[in-house]
Amino acid sequence: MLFRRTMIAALAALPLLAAALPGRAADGITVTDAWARFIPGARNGAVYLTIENKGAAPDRLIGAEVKGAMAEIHESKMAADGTMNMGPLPDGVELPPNTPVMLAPGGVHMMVMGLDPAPKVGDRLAVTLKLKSGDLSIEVPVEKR
Ligand SMILES: [Cu+2]
Repeated sequence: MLFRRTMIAALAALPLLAAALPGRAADGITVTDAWARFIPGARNGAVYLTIENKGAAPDRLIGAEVKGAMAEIHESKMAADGTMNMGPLPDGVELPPNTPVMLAPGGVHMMVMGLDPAPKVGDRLAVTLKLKSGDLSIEVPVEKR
């Protein structure tokens, strides 16, 4: 009986422990195929990646930090007149469990602004993804695609 009670107490304490670890995203958030595109000489570019929440609880990509630059989560949209517009997504991107979410050219992307000097193909950007559950740091190579 005592053992069982201890188990229940330990389980009840788990969410508190997770909440007490500051700054770290939930386990089960995976990032694949991360890359950045900058036109040669440009200080503004975009980061693309696929992010999947393999945990049980919904999460959210709220924003991002890029060392030496400003970063925002943006969405590109086709306007009625056929031109492409883009702007920030103030609420970020929902990450439902077990649903890969792609940041890809022509859609949602991470806008990176003001890198100095302009990055070159082969450089790696230090990116921190700001999630509702915490932070996730990744390295993103600048590629020519
Ligand atoms: Cu943008």
